Amino acid sequence: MLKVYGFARVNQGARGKTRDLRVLWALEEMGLGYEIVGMYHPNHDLDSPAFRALNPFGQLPIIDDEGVVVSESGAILLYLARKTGKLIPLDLAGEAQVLRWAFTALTSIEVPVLSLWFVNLCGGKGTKPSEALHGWAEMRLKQLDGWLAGRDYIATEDFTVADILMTHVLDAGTDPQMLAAFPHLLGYRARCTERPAWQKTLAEYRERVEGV
Ligand SMILES: N[C@@H](CCC(=O)N[C@@H](CS)C(=O)NCC(=O)O)C(=O)O
Repeated sequence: MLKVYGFARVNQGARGKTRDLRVLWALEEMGLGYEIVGMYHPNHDLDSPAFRALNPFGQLPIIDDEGVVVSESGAILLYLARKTGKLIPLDLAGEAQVLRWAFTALTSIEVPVLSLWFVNLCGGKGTKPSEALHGWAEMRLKQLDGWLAGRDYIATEDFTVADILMTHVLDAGTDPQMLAAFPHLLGYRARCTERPAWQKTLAEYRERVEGV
């Protein structure tokens, strides 16, 4: 059976933000069975030689699908979409739109918002680098807001794995105060997070990881 390596416990501040949720959400949408291999970060489970042999970066999520080991949340979602034929169009042109917007979520959007979060976390708030990152992130969010005007989903007319990646980047990785200025982003995020598969995934995750 497909194994998903995910967090066994997550501290309060990070709950809902960990990237294993992207994989669990996709699996729920696809109706694919799996088992969770729970990893406990404080126990250094991610540092063990056995885990590092699967992912040299010692990070989650990864999957092991009967010996096919895939790390990187974006790569995992695209693999699962190709495997099931779900949450991705089957034609080349449609697939290209999903690839395009999956990469956009993980590069053009996640890089500036995550860098801003990290610099501020490290005490950089109010500094020039922080202000520059804020401007970069805000510019990308504004451009994305424009793209989403009149669209339900990011890549195609239907919900795809690119929406899971983009929604999680916006929902978990982006300063809520920055999002408040962008009505199309807020509507899009609400449309995606209201999906029953996400609600179920989040509820089950919370029940599992709230042990700290
Ligand atoms: N680019 C990777 C990032 C993975 C990542 O940052 N994972 C975090 C949890 S969300 C992690 O495992 N952190 C533990 C660590 O780095 O020690 C992906 O999208 O899968």
